[in-house]
Amino acid sequence: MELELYDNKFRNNKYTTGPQRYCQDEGRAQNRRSRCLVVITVCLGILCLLLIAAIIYQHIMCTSKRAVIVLYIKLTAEREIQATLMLQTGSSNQNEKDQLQNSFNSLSQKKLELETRVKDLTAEKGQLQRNFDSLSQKNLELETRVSDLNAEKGQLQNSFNSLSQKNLELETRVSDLNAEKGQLQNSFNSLSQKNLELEARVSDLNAEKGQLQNSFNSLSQKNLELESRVSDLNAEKGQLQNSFNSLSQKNLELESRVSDLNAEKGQLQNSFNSLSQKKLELENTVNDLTAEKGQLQNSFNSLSQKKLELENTVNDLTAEKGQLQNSFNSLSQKKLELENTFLLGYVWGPDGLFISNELKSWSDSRQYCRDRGADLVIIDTEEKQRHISSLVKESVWIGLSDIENEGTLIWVDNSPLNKGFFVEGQPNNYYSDEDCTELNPTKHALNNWSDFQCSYKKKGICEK
Ligand SMILES: [Ca+2]
Ligand SMILES: [Ca+2]
Repeated sequence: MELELYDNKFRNNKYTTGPQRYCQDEGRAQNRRSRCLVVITVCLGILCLLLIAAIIYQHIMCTSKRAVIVLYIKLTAEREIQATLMLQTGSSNQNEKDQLQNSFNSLSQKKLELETRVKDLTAEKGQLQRNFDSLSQKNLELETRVSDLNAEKGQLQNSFNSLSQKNLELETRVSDLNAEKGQLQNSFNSLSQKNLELEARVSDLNAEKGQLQNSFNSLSQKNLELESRVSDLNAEKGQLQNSFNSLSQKNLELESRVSDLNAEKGQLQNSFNSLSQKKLELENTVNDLTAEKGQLQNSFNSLSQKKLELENTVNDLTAEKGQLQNSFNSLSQKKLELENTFLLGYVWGPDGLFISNELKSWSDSRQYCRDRGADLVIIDTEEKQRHISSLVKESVWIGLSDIENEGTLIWVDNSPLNKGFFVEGQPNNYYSDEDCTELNPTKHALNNWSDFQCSYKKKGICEK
């Protein structure tokens, strides 16, 4: 609340009283803050003193309780000692008993007093405890108050900072306004000077106005003269307007003619452009065709050259073919002659083999060979077996038999058989009289021998 009053006062007086007033208010605010700090310090000191007093009183109470308890224990011990002494001596008299009874009574009285005192002290302790609790409560309240005061202090500090900032801004604003005031004063002075100059200028213009009025009068006279001249010119203008209308009509006709001619010109221009475009396309086509013609001419020349080369090659090949054909013909002739010679017998082949030209038994066939300085063939290699199998077209005798010793095949030179080319299951000496060997070319070239009856008539392969 005080802060708001202070703020309002500041706002009401800040533009009227100036920086001195503001400094006085700031001093008052600092005094208030100092007083708040003193109050807080005093409260904290009182709180500390109360706490110390409570602690000291608590200590005194505890000490008193302990003293009472110790005294009670001592009295009880003395009473027990006295009772014990009485029991031990056994010779005490009635007086001593009475004295002891009195002492016991007085001690009991003291005990009751002490108990009463303990109760009173306990009550006082409760009262002190309640006082301590209330002081603790007040302490908490004071702490809360201190916290609130600290919060208010922070708010006051923030307000002070913002007011300081505003003060600086206002000072800057005052400086700016003073500068503007100086500029306005200068402007006012210069405007006053200009006002004087303008008044002198107005006087000059009034003089000029008189001169211009005279000139206006003379010009009005001239205007009347010019108006009569304008009337004359209007008459001439009417004549000229008629001429202009007729010329305009002709002009329109000419313009329509020009438009027609322009349209024709545009069409012709378009035709010319399309024709030019077609001409360019045709020129490009001609150039392309010329280039293709050159390429085709080159291809034609190279093909002609190749044709000549091929014709020469064909001629050479034809000549070679003729030579080869002649060679083939002569070789075919020789082959026929050799085949005929081989088939007919009598004439030795290049490999020393020939076939008999008559069907005879194995023995007669062998004799046929011997009559010609040869004998039936001995086949002792696979190559010779393949060669003979390819030459013959029918079953023939070869020079292998077991005529002399059944089961032991020997060649016509009496050499034993090392490797034969029999059909599977042969020789089997079928009917127990198969002793001579045939070669059947219709079977596999390496498995076409069989033992056969020697009386069968076959051609034989002779070898010299
Ligand atoms: Ca046999
Ligand atoms: Ca057989």
